[in-house]
Amino acid sequence: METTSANPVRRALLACSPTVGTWMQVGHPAVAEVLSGVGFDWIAADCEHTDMGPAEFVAMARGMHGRGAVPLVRVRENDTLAIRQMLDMGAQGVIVPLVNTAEEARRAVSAAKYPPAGVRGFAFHRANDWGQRFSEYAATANEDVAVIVMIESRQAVENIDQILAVEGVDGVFIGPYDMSGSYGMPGRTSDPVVTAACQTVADACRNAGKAAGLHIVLPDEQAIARAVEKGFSFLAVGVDTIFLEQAAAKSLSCLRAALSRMS
Ligand code: 3PY
Ligand code: MG
Repeated sequence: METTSANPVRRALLACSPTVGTWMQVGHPAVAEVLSGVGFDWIAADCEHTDMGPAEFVAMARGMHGRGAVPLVRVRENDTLAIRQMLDMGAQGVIVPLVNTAEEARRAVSAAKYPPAGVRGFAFHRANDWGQRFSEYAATANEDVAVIVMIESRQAVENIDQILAVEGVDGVFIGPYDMSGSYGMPGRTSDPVVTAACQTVADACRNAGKAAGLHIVLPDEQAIARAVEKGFSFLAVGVDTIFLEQAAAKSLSCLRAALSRMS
């Protein structure tokens, strides 16, 4: 799809070309500084499963400033004000959890778009430099803001073609843990039932010409290779807390092993 979007993540979504992001659950700007320094294309603040809210997101976005990563938010829920507030605070895209039907997808898109395409309210806010760029932002926001809906239930998989057909859905993003829970096997994200559901979503995206996304929550080499082979292009690897835990556990076990060899 042709676009004049200034948002590189939205341009990549519309072209189904790969971007790699990560996930922040610790609402401290130092984490954003470190992760954006690593070179991710985008970083999403997780406001669904954490205590992160607008203030923590703004601190995070300021930490990322100038380092090239695009700030996204996984909003608390598919709610007009939750979406509006994060866009007003400067998110360049929203990832909307638990979207199960085309109607819910339309609601998410509508919340993210200014009239006449949607119901986003106009105001002075951080995203338009507190009104200093009001006209410019109002004219370009609908093209620049990315809307990604999360597919994380059996119902959403059953409705995937209708969800993908909703105008303004730039791509979908699978939450493997909710997906596994919805199939009655919470946490068993590699079970063939769950991976088949994920493949159904990836295939439907390919047919519809829309970007397929996946959160590789535990990013080992095999999981990363599998995601790329299956055709996912909007890829999140890890979570800040998991990076911390994995690196800490690895260093600790390495040091304990060295000490035990000395004794
Ligand atoms: C899930 O696995 O359900 C997620 O939402 C991951 O981001
Ligand atoms: Mg989820």
